[in-house]
Amino acid sequence: MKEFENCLDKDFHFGYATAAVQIEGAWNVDDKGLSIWDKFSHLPNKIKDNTNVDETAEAYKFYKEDVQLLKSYGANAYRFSIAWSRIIPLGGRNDPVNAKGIEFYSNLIDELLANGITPFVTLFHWDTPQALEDRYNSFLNKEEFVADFCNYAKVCYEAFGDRVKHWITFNEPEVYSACAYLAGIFAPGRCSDRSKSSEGNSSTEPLIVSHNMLIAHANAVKIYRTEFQPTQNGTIGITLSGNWAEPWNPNDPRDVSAAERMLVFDIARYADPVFKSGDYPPEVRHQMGDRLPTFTPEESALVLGSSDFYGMNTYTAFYIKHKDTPADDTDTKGNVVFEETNWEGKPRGPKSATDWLCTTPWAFRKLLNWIYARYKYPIYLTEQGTTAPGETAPTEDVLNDTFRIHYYTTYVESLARAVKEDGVVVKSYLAWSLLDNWEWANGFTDRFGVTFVDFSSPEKTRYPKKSAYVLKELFQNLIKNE
Ligand code: PNW
Repeated sequence: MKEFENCLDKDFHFGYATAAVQIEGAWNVDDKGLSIWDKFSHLPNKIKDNTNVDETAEAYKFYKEDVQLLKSYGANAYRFSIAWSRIIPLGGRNDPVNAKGIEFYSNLIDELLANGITPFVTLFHWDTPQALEDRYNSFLNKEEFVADFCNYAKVCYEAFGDRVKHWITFNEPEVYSACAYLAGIFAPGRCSDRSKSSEGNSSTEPLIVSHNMLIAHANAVKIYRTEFQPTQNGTIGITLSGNWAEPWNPNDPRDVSAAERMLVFDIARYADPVFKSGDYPPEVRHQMGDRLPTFTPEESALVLGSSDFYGMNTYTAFYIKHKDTPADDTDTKGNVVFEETNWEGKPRGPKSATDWLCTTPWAFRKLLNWIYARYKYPIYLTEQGTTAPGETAPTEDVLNDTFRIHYYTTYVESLARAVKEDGVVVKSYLAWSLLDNWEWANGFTDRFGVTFVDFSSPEKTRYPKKSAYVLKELFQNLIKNE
């Protein structure tokens, strides 16, 4: 990638991302409270390989080893999430704060800083305290939830804000609300399908949850900006998911508008309120009608501009075809058909070990441009990565992960092109993930790490994969030295 040498500024952040539930283990250590995943992952038939989150990679125990891995991989940034139920075991604003939970993250932050690694901290990566689920259905109760989340956020700013300068409030409201409240496959597992859940409504709850999440986000940002930012000087924002939509047949205007509509439903439904208009896009309101909650004028003003940057997670792309039948009342993607191949039979890209994920570097550049053109905010890439077919044991072949190396090399080239040739402003590249981890409903079957983890060994032995060193070299060349 000679032609792109030094195309990224000296202050560019390169590193890795993780989430508490997926790597920490230690579910009941040091007075941690239960999260919804501690309960959900133990229910029958919810997790593909019948595993749970009791141990995972035990990063709670081995965090110092992980910081050394990060260092050896040339990372200058690390995004991790805080488990709310470690900080406030019962979650609520009148519940006690757990000093041992604070101590753990404080130690992790110090360890990172001592090794020259900048912490990026996510406050919520899908692990609501179970007590709040039991008390008032968490996200479904706006007043209670917003007040409790703000209290938790404030405790974190107070405890860590002297050292943490990059905050992310919520991770991927769309993936979370769709999986947890529409499909019912993530905790708390609510949906309309009574064979899966005795409670829930797939046509309304996902929209309410997303809405309340945006409002909780905006309130927590307001607290940071008024009470902490003036002295702590950090940045704060939200991370959104989004995959590219390519028209199934680019010569059919109906497919072209279907693809654009999918991006509006999947991305702009969250991003327009925050970065553009303070409200949902009109075409989303048109299709969803009264099922979609409304912002009061005060909420709208609070949400608009409530992120200092655009936090972007993206993995892949889909071919999108128009649909002739009316949208059903659980549709959140703009009433379109997702296709694996386009009209000429061309596949999306090489297939990973995860059904929705193919290698589509061509689409990454397009999506960066689409987002930057619409919002004009600096982009922090906070997740990107892949699984690879056949990764089951740390053999020489598996550790020489050519599939993942191809993914990262081609995506990073697309990033460099978007920055250098298209003028898109990107400030970080945080790959998903540092470690093989517990991939939610897929359990340990999907390995996203640049480090292989032997989950059967008591030490949860870590084996670096070659992609970690390839990424290190790529970014050494791309980031300016001075
Ligand atoms: C993200 N999709 O979830 C999450 O932030 C991570 O916790 C997770 O491990 C990672 O991506 C890999 O799945 C996503 O279907 C889940 O497009 C699904 C999709 C995207 C992101």
